Amino acid sequence: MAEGRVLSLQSHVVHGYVGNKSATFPLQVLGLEVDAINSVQFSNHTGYPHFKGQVMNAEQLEELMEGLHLNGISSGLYTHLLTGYVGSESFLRAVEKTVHTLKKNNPGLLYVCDPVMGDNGRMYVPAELLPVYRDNIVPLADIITPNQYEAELLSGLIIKEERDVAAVMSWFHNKGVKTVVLSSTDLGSTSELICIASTKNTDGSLTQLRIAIPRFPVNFTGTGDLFASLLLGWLHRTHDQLKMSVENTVATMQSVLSATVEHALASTCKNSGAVPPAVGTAEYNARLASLTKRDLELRLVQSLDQIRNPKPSIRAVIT
Ligand code: PLP
Ligand code: PXL
Repeated sequence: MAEGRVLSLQSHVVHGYVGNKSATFPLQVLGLEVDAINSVQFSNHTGYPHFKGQVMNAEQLEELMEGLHLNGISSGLYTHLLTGYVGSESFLRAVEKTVHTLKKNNPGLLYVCDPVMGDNGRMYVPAELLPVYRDNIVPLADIITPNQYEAELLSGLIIKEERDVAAVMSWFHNKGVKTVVLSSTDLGSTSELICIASTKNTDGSLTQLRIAIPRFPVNFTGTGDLFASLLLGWLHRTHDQLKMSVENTVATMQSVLSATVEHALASTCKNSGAVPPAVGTAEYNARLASLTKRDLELRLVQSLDQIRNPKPSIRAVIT
């Protein structure tokens, strides 16, 4: 396998796991080199009651890219560009320039775009980013990993039922995107999320697959960032085998999220001297409901074995 080297352009947080903090470790464990540029440097993710820090501007990104260029580092070295959370329109326009430069230097470079804009009907980046993603960034992406809300914002189409997905996939493919993975949709029962992927084959036909993922009764942050990095890592390692890559990605995600909930419950019980309650009891549900964003930081480092050797028990179905 040719060595993969990813330029990963995402957030840095001092404490916790979103953005580059969520993506770098899994990519490295899967054997890829990672060069990270931080789009912001915050104390913690923005879901906490407080956050402090700096937002990088377009000139600062261009300066870093120039430094790489002067040393010949951006010419053909990168096999992948991965982008995630971007906090300003000017920065996103500089990202667009970066994609053009990297693709010019290496026409084979794969651009994996996670168009991070929001979730559950709420945008958490400025609204001006949407038209830039839609009109300038999406057409440059080889692989895109929006959640349902982001796919709806970009395509202007609503996904109410599974048969609505084909039109959304076509919207992305018609913009030139080869592989579209809706990392999570609400199309399943209340206890599951449905991930749907579509890829354009060399003969122009489409392969679509679907995987039902057990939902956790809490909201995590950084899951989308982890998903995109694992998917990139596995697509590289399996030479683009989408089904196996999605299954391995979901298997690792389930392990990380289970470990996160287990650890959060165990530590709150330990702190209050309580015995951990049995799953499904009223006390268990009350404890879950009281967990904070801080309690729910991903147990990433502790999941090394499950990143390296996922054991998929849930299979994707070709539809
Ligand atoms: N939550 C769970 C349990 C998942 O398995 C996934 C993706 O597989 C996600 C969240 C990612 O969703 P989003 O992109 O909305 O963060
Ligand atoms: O996971 C998305 C994300 C990335 N970066 C920062 C965030 C969030 C979500 O809240 O706050 C800084």
